[in-house]
Amino acid sequence: MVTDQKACLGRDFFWVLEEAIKGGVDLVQIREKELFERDFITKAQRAKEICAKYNVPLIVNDSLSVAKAVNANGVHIGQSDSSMDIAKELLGENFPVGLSIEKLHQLESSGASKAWYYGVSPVFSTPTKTDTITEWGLEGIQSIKRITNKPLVAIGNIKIDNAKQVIEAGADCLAVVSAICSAESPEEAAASIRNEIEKAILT
Ligand code: TZP
Ligand code: MG
Repeated sequence: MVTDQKACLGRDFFWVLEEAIKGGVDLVQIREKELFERDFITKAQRAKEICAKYNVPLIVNDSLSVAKAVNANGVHIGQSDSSMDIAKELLGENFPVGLSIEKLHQLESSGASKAWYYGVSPVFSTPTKTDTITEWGLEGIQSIKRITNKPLVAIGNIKIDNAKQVIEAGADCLAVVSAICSAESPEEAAASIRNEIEKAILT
């Protein structure tokens, strides 16, 4: 899952996070757009403690300094964030860095080959993030899959109804925001999505 404070609909952020993990979320990216660095670090530290309790890795979105401060398990960068080279310089050559791919040619950029995984962004357009370019669709996942062997993390309007199709199209991981964070029961929502993933893998 990818966190979003607003998508938690006024409920306690850490409650939503822990419920989601109890439901089966096995990788968390903390994404904060409105916090000062110091507050982001404090929040990420607590999120990391909750994740660690369940052996779930925590990836920090965008901020190399926050990723470093909390000794995160990875950092995720978008096309308009820091470059791969700066990330590697600050965090070390072996630090896991994920990269969002919004257009096919970005797979050929100098930093792309150093990414641990690619974020296919967005698979479907979404009200959660409106400044996006391509809507990859299921065909987009298939075309990226043909070009690279790196793990593909699909993001953008992924929910119970389409989770199975997205995995069948070639995604290795689903990054879900509102379908979990805004669900009445984040635990049940995560469990249902996980169930769809398992169905896709088994059939
Ligand atoms: N990057 C591409 S789409 C997106 C991000 C952060 C938001 C996805 O949110 P949701 O609610 O799962 O559609
Ligand atoms: Mg970004």
